[in-house]
Amino acid sequence: MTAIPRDHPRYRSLMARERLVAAPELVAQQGLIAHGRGEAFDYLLGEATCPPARQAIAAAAAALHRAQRPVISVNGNVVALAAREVADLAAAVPATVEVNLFHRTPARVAALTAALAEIGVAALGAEPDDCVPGLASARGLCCRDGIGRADAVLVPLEDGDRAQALRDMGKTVLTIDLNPLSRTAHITIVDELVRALPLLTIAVEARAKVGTFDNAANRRAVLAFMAERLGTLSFNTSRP
Ligand code: PTJ
Repeated sequence: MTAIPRDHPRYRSLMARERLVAAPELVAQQGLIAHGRGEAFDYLLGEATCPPARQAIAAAAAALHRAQRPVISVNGNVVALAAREVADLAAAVPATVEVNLFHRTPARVAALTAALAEIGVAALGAEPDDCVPGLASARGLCCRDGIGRADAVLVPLEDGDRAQALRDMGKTVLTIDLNPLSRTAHITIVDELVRALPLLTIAVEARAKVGTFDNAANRRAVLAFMAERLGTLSFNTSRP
């Protein structure tokens, strides 16, 4: 890993890149591209959790709390960046963790379940015995005791097809995705994964009651937040 000086203004961002690049056994090469897309959106958000994301986090916590069989679905990026945060959330809910990959290989599934086992999480996913109807990709492979029977599934880094297929199965779908244009989930937390997961764990532990939540309105509020921020920046940027 490249040594990143702690006082570098972009230390956290650069360290996230280093963690992904340093774990090719966990992270698909395509995951690096997906991360770059996330970084671009995060830049527009000011790399901070915006107020609408906090509302979505509260609603997601309530949904996880209400669920009878909640599952956290993880992929390569999620484990490489936030295995510990996933473990904390899974313990707080409590929820089952399942490895579910788009670029699925037995070696990656084994490496991801081993990485989670090292921090005490017995993740499902290595021996799929069920499928998500209508999903042709490898993400359709799942475990009956995990995603198969789940009533609520948290899918960080949303894949629209999968979110829709899970909805079609009658499950409540929650996502954490920096792309505010993703719109398939019931609750979309538009925030960076490593920032959002601890806030979600705190909200789950607080067991706060939440009123009705309108996901479309929330995403509009995120877009308005970004637009206002860009407007302010364009006004403040000195012109030559
Ligand atoms: O590990 P695999 O094989 O399951 O593959 C994982 C990837 C990420 C390659 C796969 O799921 C994929 O192609 O994802 P997409 O469709 O590119 O979507 C990734 C989304 O996650 C994009 O909308 C990004 O903006 C968003 N994103 C990337 N990094 C983060 C993020 N959202 C929150 N936190 C991040 N750190």
